[in-house]
Amino acid sequence: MKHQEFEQRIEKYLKRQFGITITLASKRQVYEALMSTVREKLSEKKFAYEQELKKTKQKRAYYMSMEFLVGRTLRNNLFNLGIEKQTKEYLEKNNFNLDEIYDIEPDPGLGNGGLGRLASCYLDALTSSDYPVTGFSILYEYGIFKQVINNGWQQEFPDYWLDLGKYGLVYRNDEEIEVRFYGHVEEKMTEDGFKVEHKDYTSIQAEPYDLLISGYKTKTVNTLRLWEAKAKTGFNMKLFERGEYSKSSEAEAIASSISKLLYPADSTNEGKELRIKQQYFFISASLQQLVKNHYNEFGTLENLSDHVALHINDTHPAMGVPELMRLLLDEYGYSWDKAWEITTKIFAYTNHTIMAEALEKWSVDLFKPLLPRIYSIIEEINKRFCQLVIDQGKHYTLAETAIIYDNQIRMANLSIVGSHNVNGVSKLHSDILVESTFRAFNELYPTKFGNVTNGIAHRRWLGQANPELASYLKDLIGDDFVKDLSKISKLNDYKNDKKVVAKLQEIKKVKKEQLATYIQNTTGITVNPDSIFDVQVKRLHEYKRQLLNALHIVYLYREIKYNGLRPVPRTFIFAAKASSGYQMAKNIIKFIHSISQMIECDELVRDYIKVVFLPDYKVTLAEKIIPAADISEQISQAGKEASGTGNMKLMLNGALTLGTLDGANVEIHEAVGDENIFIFGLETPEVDELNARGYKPWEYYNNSVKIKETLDFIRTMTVGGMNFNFIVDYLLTQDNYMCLADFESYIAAQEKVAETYQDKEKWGRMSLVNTANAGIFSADRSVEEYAKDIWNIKKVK
Ligand code: 26Q
Repeated sequence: MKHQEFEQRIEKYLKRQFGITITLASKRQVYEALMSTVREKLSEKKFAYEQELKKTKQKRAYYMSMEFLVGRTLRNNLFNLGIEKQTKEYLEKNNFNLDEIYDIEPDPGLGNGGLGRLASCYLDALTSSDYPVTGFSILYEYGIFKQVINNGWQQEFPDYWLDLGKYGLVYRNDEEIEVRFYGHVEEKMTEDGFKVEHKDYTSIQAEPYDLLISGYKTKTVNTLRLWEAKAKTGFNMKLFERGEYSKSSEAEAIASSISKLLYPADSTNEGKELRIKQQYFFISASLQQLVKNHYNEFGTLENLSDHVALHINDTHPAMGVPELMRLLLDEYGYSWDKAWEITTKIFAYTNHTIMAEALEKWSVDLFKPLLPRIYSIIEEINKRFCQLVIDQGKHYTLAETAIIYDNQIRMANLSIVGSHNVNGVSKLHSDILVESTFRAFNELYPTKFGNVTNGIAHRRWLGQANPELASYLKDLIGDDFVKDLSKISKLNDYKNDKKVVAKLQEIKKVKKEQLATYIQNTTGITVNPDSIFDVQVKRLHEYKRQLLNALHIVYLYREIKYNGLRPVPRTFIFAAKASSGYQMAKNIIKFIHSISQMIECDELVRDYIKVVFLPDYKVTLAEKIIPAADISEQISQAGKEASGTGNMKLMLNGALTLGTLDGANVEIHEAVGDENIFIFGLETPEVDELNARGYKPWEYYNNSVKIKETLDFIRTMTVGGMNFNFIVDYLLTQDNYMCLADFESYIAAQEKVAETYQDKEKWGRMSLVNTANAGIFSADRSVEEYAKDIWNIKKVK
């Protein structure tokens, strides 16, 4: 589309919708016109792409995920359509600032953290690489809560995003679907054989809203389909007349709750009934629609696996396995064996967590009444699977591998049995899966397990979040890294070029100044852009060890105040949401704020260190913080962080990793070499050994002066009338992630960071090497592996 035509469409929209010209329009009206015009443009492109797909009849992948953290869409779409620059100029001519228009768009919080953002990075990358893929999820009315900090404590507020967010969505009322809950199952022999009937069920209507996903400079447009739950028949008049008042509005009550909100937890197996409903709701709607479309096109489901690959993003969509079985068995009359063959060829499963306590389990008592037919299918899958284990002479593995055990349904086991491929998200994580978490399954199915190391949408995380750096790199090494990030390695040729290193540092400074302004405006804290920006941004979790970071800050405070230390100035930047019911996580947020306050009150210390906690971490905030970081804190206990993806975004933007050998840090270490990263702490086997021996935090306390002095000092702290004995008690009695075991080694690594920073040129070179070697962490590389090795899909241009 010529840009002139785009401008005409915007003006036409303003005229039609508001009877106004662009010179008189408000920012809000211009926002709506831009969003709607882009959506219209993408719809047209999608139509053309669909035509092409119909012709070629090629296999497509469907990415099922309870979460997609899409981030703002407008800038992404203008960037991908290649019209950002012209749009900016056009708006400027009319006295609008495009950045201010971008700021109107809500950042849809349809996810918790890494897993949700990964899903969106993959949709973006797949689309830019011309793979035909659809995402399926839920249209949560309220995304993850808005975090407000009040006196250091986290408070949660509802995040209603649709008001301004709806302009990006296309409502497809032609593709509504019914989903059934409760009731009972009747089995009978008929002339046509064995039949199963689901009776007295409650119907919920699934209404589809599509978010169109643009690719970078390509004709491909894919879809993220978000289902909204509505009562099918509304109020049931018959039941009402019979006096069954509460039952009469049951469907309405269920429906309105299902797509109401995202569970604000990022690792829990708490078996809440509403969550099962959400899972089944979106899975059933998605699969019914997909199977129906396939049948309409081909008149059979025999060849379903030649045309469809279904991906389950963690176990949350695992009910897809029994649901597809149900459709094949009950609705289309396939035999069990045939249906099972089709199903297991279609599904693949990615695991995102190693911690046993985080694996999803559902109580049979909760599950069975809600989804009676799905339950009976899971029972049959389990029966046949257990038989297979016994036939292989491996009775001993049953307790580990059975799908139903101890009156619980184990969704990871169901996912593994029902999929032809299972993968972890980094080399280390995938190794741990086959060596420990799923060891027994790996013995049963040695060819099922693999690895795909995570990746990030570099066009968003470099191209859009850091246009200053992207534009300089284009001038220096050419622009082919935008399409193919491996080309960024050309930057390595300049690592000894002082001018280039200095220029990169200038850009870093610009990003730090921008962030400093934001920090000033949101927290009132003045920070020094020449200080080290030391960043830890991610969900708040004990295993991620924000507390270890905080301990180091307290250690520095003491050293400055009482031991004459005059360190290189540092700004410690945190951002993190805690799950609403996770008290320890909330306590850590309070502790960080209290340290910040204590420092701000100290005339001496505050000249050297500052602590900033930026509230309401989300994609949009990440885009501001990450380009400004000098240090990327990736300090989880080894063996606990499946991969991490923030680590990749920070590396790409030239931050140096300070981390344990955990998740993808291991691969970052490989990529940059020992001399361009700060590694510390126990490694996974050492953590395992220590656990086996028994971790005794008191021993660390008694044997280390630094630990002792730091913890004793925390006992003396009072900030705003509060004391922090509970932090010390926690570290000495409850800390499963062994902060004290890594404390000394962390402090030493931090000292090395400070020392290195003083050699500006060396630091600059290290930073350059990090950016230059981030190519393998592009999501383009990851999705290529999924497409080729797991889904077997081809590009359609
Ligand atoms: C489960 C049951 C009930 C309620 C919530 C949940 C739930 C929700 C979200 C459990 C887990 C999650 C999210 C997990 C997650 O984000 N994992 C991260 O995935 C990233 C992408 O692979 C990795 O990089 C991170 O290491 C991993 O922690």
